[in-house]
Amino acid sequence: MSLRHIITLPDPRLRLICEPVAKVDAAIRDLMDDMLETMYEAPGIGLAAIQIAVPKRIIVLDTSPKEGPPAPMVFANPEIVWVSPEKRIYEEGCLSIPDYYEEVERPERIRIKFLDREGSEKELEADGLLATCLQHEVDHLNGVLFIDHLSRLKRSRVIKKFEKAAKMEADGIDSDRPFA
Ligand code: GNR
Ligand code: NI
Repeated sequence: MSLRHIITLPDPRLRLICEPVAKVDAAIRDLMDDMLETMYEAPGIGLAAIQIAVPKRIIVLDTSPKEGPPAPMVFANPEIVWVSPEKRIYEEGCLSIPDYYEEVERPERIRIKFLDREGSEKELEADGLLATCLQHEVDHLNGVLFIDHLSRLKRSRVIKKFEKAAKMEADGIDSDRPFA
């Protein structure tokens, strides 16, 4: 197992359409383990492979309460096959858009089809936080970020902020010490 680097906005790889997994083999299971380790360390409640710069359709998550035992979940080639007409609003964040949080409206319940850690085809109905997080992660596989669900004004503000920070970094300016 190893910790991987999480890429952030404005990295263009976050906009890639990720490739399906042909077979859940030992290498894919190793990748899933690295993703879980990286997610727990961050810490986050979900992670898509593209966030560690691997453009494959793999996601991991753990939406269990912090007090209880961990409940890691892994999904290869997840496909949303049904969404409820009822919606829910939840304040989302993203490890690839650090320190930015905004409310997003999404379907309250979903059904997804996926391959599990053994490569068996499974279906799962999810609601609440799990449904929200699954939709956030499946979006990543299609190059979609939670800010794409916000108004153009909010989205362009966030993107500009991260573009500016990346440029300052490239120019060797430390934004934590603006007058140094
Ligand atoms: O850690 C995360 N928290 C979170 C909160 C609300 C909705 C979605 C998420 S997922 C996020 C981790 C992440 O960026 N996954 O892609
Ligand atoms: Ni995210």
